[in-house]
Amino acid sequence: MKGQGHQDLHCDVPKKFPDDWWVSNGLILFDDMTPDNGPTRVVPGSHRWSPLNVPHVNRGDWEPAPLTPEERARVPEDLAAPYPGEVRVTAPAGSVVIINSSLWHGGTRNESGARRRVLHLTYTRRDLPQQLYQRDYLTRELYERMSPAQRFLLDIEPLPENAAESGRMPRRVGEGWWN
Ligand SMILES: O=C(O)CCC(=O)C(=O)O
Repeated sequence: MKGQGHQDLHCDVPKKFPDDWWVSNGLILFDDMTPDNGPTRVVPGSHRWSPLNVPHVNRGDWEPAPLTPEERARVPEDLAAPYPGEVRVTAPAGSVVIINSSLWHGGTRNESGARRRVLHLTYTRRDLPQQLYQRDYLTRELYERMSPAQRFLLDIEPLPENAAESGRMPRRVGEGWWN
């Protein structure tokens, strides 16, 4: 919406050691992403820095290691402010933008009010729980239409014996994205 959409700079996932990559984000653009309709901003190279723990995104879910003075110096006072070297991603409708979720990034304010529809997907490392638990949204009919490769990709194999003909499948209990 016009005037909306600005986010604090953040990353989406913790990191427990250097090169501990959890998630890739895929942004599928349904509209052109332009300089004035709230493009996503990214800080190139920041995926190699300490994770930027922002309260509403990931602080509280995970206790980060204390920052070194060098790491602390990188964290801005004002997470909403432009960050030195940040890039606003622009691309035509139909593009897919793929980022490492450890990259410092955020939405920006839509100045023009032009539509900027984005499907924002997470692709999670296979040993980690899914953010959107696919079995909660899968029907037997959909499962049967999918190829073995698609079932593997979405981690919905095997079909539980008590899966409904339609509607939701049973959920694995007690799994959060972070633990
Ligand atoms: O939509 C965007 O530009 C970024 C969204 C985002 O980073 C988020 O919701 O965590």
